[in-house]
Amino acid sequence: MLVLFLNGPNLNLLGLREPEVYGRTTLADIEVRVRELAAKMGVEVEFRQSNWEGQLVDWIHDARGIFAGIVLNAGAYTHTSIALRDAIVAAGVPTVEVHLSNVHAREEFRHRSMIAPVCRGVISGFGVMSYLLGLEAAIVNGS
Ligand code: CA2
Repeated sequence: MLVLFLNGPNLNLLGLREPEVYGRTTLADIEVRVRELAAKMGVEVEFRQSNWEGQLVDWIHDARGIFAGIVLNAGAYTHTSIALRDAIVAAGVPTVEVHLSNVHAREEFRHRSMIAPVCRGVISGFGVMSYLLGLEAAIVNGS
């Protein structure tokens, strides 16, 4: 089983800028943790990041028929992107929305997600653990 992890804008700067807000863990550190868990679970993962909305849309489209699930941290596009929402619906690949921070404990504009209604579920606020829980959630069958 293959699970695709997609990371959106600015997440390439994790651990490198504003550590007081986002901590010192880098996206590469998160990938290591995800791969460790995936190996234990016997799941294969692909881990990608882009600052470009259209690139994320393309990757979601291309996941159809290849990946069993997507774990998506769309970053700020979460709150703005109808394109990502439409791509998730069009691809039909079960998608789990994840966030490092608890978006509901932050600014009002982060409380709304354009993609949550078309995702299987949302995991927010657990740091690296959000990604690990996301992996578990992505391979759960049924509703
Ligand atoms: O909590 C999350 O995972 C977010 O998706 C992170 C996004 C934010 O826009 C979402 O509302 C919640 C921001 C990622 C930005 O990461 C940075 C890392 C270092 C320095 C600046 C930004």
